[in-house]
Amino acid sequence: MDRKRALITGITGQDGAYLAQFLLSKGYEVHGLLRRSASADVIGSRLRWLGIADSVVLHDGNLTDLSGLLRVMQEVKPAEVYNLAAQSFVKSSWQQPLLTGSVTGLGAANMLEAVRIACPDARFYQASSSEMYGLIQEPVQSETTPFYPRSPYAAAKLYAHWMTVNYRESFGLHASSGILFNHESPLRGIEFVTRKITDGVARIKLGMQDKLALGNMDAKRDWGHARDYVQAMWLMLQQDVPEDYVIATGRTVAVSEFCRLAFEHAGLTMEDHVVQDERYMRPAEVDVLLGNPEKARKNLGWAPETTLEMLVAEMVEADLQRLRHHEHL
Ligand code: NAP
Ligand code: G4F
Repeated sequence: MDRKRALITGITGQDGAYLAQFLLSKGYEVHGLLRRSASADVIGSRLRWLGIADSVVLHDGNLTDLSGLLRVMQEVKPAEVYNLAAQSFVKSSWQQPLLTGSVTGLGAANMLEAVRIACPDARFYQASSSEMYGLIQEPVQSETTPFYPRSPYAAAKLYAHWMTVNYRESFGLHASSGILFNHESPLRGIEFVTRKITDGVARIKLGMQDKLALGNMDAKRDWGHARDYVQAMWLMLQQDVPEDYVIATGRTVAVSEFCRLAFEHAGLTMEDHVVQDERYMRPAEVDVLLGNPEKARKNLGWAPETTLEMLVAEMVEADLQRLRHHEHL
């Protein structure tokens, strides 16, 4: 029997790599979109870290190029499409607002068009974000909470989110959005605060640096593990009826608390090493995010398996190991 085929955009990112690993374990033939880079050594480093680089099929393409997306869609003919590609770093979105709009916003519309034209029976997942809640309108955010985006990134994601709803309602696509709250892992990009902290802690522990400079330590996030969250993406596409789901842990902590846990895991004291640096502050902040994953629990049978303490420990240990072995990610 033919293996079920999935196409993942953003396969070289954190979630794409974990999702590819998960789908391979389910017996899927996994295809991914790869944007051309002159730095060949960084391409696929996460897929290599998970040991699956040779198990996936990569296709040259870019979210901003609809003609290329149509070609890939026609070649692969996927049963499931996961649109994870984006300019995903919120802070950069103020420096590159139009690029962020093109990739994170219009890029999703390009994907929806490619599916509608070339593969209308494929099931489609859009990577929506809790960042869309921004200046929160309810203390705990669910699928019915109004959005209030606070960054060019969030505004672009909101456009992509509503386009997904629109294509579902207008063209009958099996299109679902996962409104995912922050999720981290050893594969998290080094510029995001959790990985910056665990990498910093590991460097301090190994005597490679002494200080860690951070921005707003009072911001609170609902942090989960990417490995748990990609399973929710898949579950959404297994439902008869496409819908939107909040994926979160239901617990929120401040950046300072994440930091304290990471330093403590390494036997260090945060106050001895952390300094505040204005350069890491944002023009507008999302002060607190806290999700209610009840709908996902009820309809998908999904619940997070990794606690914050387990996540912090795994990330610090991975960074210690990488630095000891002179590996980079
Ligand atoms: P990530 O690690 O930053 O990965 C982003 C991926 O998008 C990379 O594979 C990147 O390729 C690719 N990409 C960027 N621009 C592209 C373009 N123009 N054409 C094709 N590919 C492009 O992000 P992530 O943490 O895995 O997140 C996955 C998705 O979920 C993103 O859409 C993100 O916005 C969203 N999201 C993430 C979180 C979270 O907490 N992680 C929460 C909610 C939503 P390169 O490797 O070449 O850079
Ligand atoms: O780790 P962050 O950069 O993640 P942020 O902005 O919450 O966005 C992430 O989660 C979103 C889901 O809600 C995704 F959609 C998005 O793609 C991305 O994955 O920052 C978290 C918090 C912020 O409040 C920031 O101001 O940490 C604060 N922070 C404090 N010091 C810092 C730093 N953030 C970074 N990146 N670097 C710092 O030094």
